[in-house]
Amino acid sequence: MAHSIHPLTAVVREIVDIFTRMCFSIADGPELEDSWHNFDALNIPKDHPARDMQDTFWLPDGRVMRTHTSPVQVRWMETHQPPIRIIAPGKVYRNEATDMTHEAQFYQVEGLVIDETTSLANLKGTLQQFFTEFFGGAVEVRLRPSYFAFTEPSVEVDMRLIGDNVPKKMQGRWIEIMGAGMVNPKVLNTVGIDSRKYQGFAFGAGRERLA
Ligand code: 2NM
Repeated sequence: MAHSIHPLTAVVREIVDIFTRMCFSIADGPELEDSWHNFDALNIPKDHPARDMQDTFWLPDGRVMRTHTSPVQVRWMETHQPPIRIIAPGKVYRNEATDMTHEAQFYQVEGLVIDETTSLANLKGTLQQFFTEFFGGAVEVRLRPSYFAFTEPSVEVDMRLIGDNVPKKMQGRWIEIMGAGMVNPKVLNTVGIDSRKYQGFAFGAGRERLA
């Protein structure tokens, strides 16, 4: 029987290929995490609703099924000094009522870049380059203000296809595609990176949304 690759697996492989060409390394880490790497190091408060039993799968010993791949970035920052340029694709878990658009287990791709002069403009340019390769044509990117505990400022990233080859139903349409921001200096200091010398951007996207 012919061997075939699941479409969502193919999407992750393509994302990995594109970021590899853009000189990113691929990072991974445990799916079963301690709450320090999943929450505390990311400046997520002790009383934040994301920590609730309704949102997070807690083990009796206080560990968690990771709710995002950000703890992979935290572990990388703990063990590497800048320049840092990684993506972390992987499985994540949320204790949610499942329906047509919500699963208790899904995939994310997060990215992290840290250097001495890294800026929000670099975030926008990097994502524009990625979307252009991934969607196979010119794109426009816009950033809107948002909030995440681990980034300051935080943004929602919208994109739209531009040029002559855009399908009619996509023409002019902005798509909300991911969240991002400049890594909160508190997070850098917590993992042992000097926030007076280094800055970074990070982004996070859902695999199915990108597909
Ligand atoms: C997102 C949005 C914004 C993010 C931040 C980090 C870390 F570890 F560097 F602080 N990793 N990922 C991040 C930032 C993720 O997902 C929507």
